[in-house]
Amino acid sequence: MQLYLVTDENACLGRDIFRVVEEAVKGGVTMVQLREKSLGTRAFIDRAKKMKELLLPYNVPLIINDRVDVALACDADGVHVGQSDMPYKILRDLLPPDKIIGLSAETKNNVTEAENFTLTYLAVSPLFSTPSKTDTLTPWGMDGLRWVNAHSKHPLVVIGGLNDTNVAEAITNGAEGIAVISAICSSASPFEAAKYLKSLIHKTEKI
Ligand code: TZP
Ligand code: MG
Repeated sequence: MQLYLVTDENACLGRDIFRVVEEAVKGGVTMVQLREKSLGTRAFIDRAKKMKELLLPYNVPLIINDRVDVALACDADGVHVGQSDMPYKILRDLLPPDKIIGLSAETKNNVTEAENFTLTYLAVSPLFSTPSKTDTLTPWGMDGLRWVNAHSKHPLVVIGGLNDTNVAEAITNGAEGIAVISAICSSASPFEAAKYLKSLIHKTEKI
C-alpha cells in the first residue's frame, strides 16, 4: 500500500482507465483501488474482473471501493469502506479472513472506534482538502495525522491532496501509504508521475 492508486475515470483526461492504471503500475504503484461511483453493478463487476486480470501479472492487489458484493464476485484482494458504507463487523463476516479491509477515518471518534477492528490499513481522510472529493469533513492536516499516528494501532494511509510536494512530510509524520487520484490519473504521464512519487517515498523512508 506504499503507493496506492485510487481510480477515477473522470480524472483520466479522457484516456482509457486501464491504460492509465497499467502505466501507473509500471511506474511503481503498489496497490489499486477501483472506485466507481456511477457504474451499474454488472458494469462494475466487468470492469473489476478486467482490472484484476490486468494487475495479476504485476502482483498488485486490487481493492474494491464500497462494494463487498463486487469484491466477492471478482475475487478481489479486498474492500475499502468509508464511514457511511457497510459497517466493519458485517463486512468482516462477509469477507474471507485473508482479504484486505481498509477503512477511512474522518474524525477522532472514527479512529478510536477503529481500535476495536482488525484492519489492513486505516485511511486518514482527507489529509488535505481536494477537488477530487468534496463531501468530506475537516481535513486532518499534518497535525491531525500526527494525532492519528499516536492514537491508532493500524498502518496508516493518507488520502486527499497528496502530491510530490507533500508525500515526504506525510511519511515523516506517520503515513505508511500514500493514496492518490489526480497526482497520477491526471498527470501527463501516469508512468512518470508514479515513478517520481515512488522515488520520493523510497528516499524519505531511508532518512
Ligand atoms: N477520499 C478522501 S480524499 C479522496 C478520496 C477518494 C480523493 C483523493 O483524490 P486526490 O486527487 O488524490 O486529492
Ligand atoms: Mg465509500
